[in-house]
Amino acid sequence: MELFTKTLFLCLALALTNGAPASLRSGRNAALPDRCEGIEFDAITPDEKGTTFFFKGPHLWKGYHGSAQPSNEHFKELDDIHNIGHVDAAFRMHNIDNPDKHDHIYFFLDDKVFSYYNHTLEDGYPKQIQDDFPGVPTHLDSAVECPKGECMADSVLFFKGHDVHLYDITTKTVKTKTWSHLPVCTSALRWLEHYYCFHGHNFTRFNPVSGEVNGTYPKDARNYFMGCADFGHGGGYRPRKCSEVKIDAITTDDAGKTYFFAGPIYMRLDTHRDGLHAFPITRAWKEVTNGVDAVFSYTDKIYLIKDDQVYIYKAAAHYTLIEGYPKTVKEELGVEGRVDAAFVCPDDNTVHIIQGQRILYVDLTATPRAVTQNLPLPLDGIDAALCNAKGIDLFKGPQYYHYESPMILAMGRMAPLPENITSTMMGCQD
Ligand SMILES: [Ca+2]
Ligand SMILES: [Ca+2]
Repeated sequence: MELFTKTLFLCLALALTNGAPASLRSGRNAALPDRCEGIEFDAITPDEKGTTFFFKGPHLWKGYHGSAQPSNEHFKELDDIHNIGHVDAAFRMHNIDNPDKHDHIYFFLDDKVFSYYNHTLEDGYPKQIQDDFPGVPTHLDSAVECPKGECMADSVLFFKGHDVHLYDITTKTVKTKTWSHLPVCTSALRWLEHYYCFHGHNFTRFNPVSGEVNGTYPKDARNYFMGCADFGHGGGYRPRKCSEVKIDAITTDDAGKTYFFAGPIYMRLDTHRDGLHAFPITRAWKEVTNGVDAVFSYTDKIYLIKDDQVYIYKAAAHYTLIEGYPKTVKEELGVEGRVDAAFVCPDDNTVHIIQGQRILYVDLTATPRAVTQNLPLPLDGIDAALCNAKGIDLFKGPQYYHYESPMILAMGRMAPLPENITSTMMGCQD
C-alpha cells in the first residue's frame, strides 16, 4: 500500500462536503457569494497539494464543493498589501527543473506579482510583473501553466483580452498570439491535462498550442466544476466515511493510471496534483452504462466486466472499445459465472479471477483462453483486487488484505489480518 499512500492525497474539497446539507454545500449564506448562482471567477488555480482555489472579489472557494470564505484567511498578504480585495489572475508554476519555483502559486494584481508556497508569501514578493516575467503585460485577465509536452516548452499562458502571451519559463521570452475565436478568458485552469478558459459562468476547453476549440462549448461551469445541488455531472458522488467505503473494482494500467469504480462512478487515484475527482464511468467508457463487477489492465488494454459481459478498451488519449466487444466472459476468458474481482500483476500474462472462495488463473497468451489453475481462497466476498510492485491487495468493504505476491496468495491457507482503507488511499473521510 505504500505506493498508494505516497502517490495519493486526500481531496479535501470532496471530503469536506460529506454529510453537509445541500444549502451549506452550495454556500447559500446571505453574506457570501454563491457560485451556484453563476459567478464569473476572477482567477482559478490549484495549490501545491492539488486543491483548486476559485477567487471572486475578496472571497475564495477551496475545492469543487463548499461555500465561500474570505481570501485573506488563506492568502493574508494579498489583502494586507493591496487592500483591493481581488486578484486578476493566478496560476501554479510547473518547473520541475527548479524546485524553488515548482508548484508555487503566482497571483497577479494590477502590475504586481505575488508568489506563494504552502500558503506563505515568498521573500521578495510582491514584485513588479516586469521584474519576474519580462514582457508580460500588467492588468491581466488570466494565467495558466502549460508544461512541456502539452506546450512546446515549460510555459505559462497569460491572457489579456483576445491576446495570449506565451511565456517560456526557461528562456524568459514571450510570444504573443491573438485568439479572437476564444471568449475573453477571465480565469483559466489546466486540469487533468486539459485547458479551460472560463468566461461568465461558462467555460470553453481549448488547445493550449493552437487555441483550437473542439466539441460543443461553452458549457456551464456549474455542471462540471462545482457541486451544485441542481446541477450535476458526476458531481452527485459524495465520498463516504472510510468505514463505509465499498468499491466494485480497481486497477492500475501500464501508464500508472489507477482507477477505482463504485456504482456509476469512477475515480482516478494517481492525479494527486489535480486532486481526486469522481466521474461517471460512461465519461471514459461510454458503452459501460451499468457499473462494473471487475476490472483489470493488460498490455495497453483495460478489461471491464459486468455480469456475463466483458468490454475491452484500448487505452490511448481516450479509451476506445475494441470492435466486436462486448463478448461473454465465457467466450473471452473461458470462465463461467459472475466475477467478483480480477487482477493482472505487472509484466505478467495471467489474469487472476476471484469468484467467491476460488481464485482462477487464465493465461492471456493462450488461444482459446481457459482456466489453468483453480485454487481455494481463504476469504469470501472480495469486492476488488489490485496487483502492483508492492504486492496484491484484496478489497472487502472498508478493509483490504495485503499479500506480498501471487505465490503467497496461492499458498496462503489463512487470510492475513485485514487493514483499513484510509483517506489517503481513497479520498474518503477517516
Ligand atoms: Ca481574471
Ligand atoms: Ca467487484
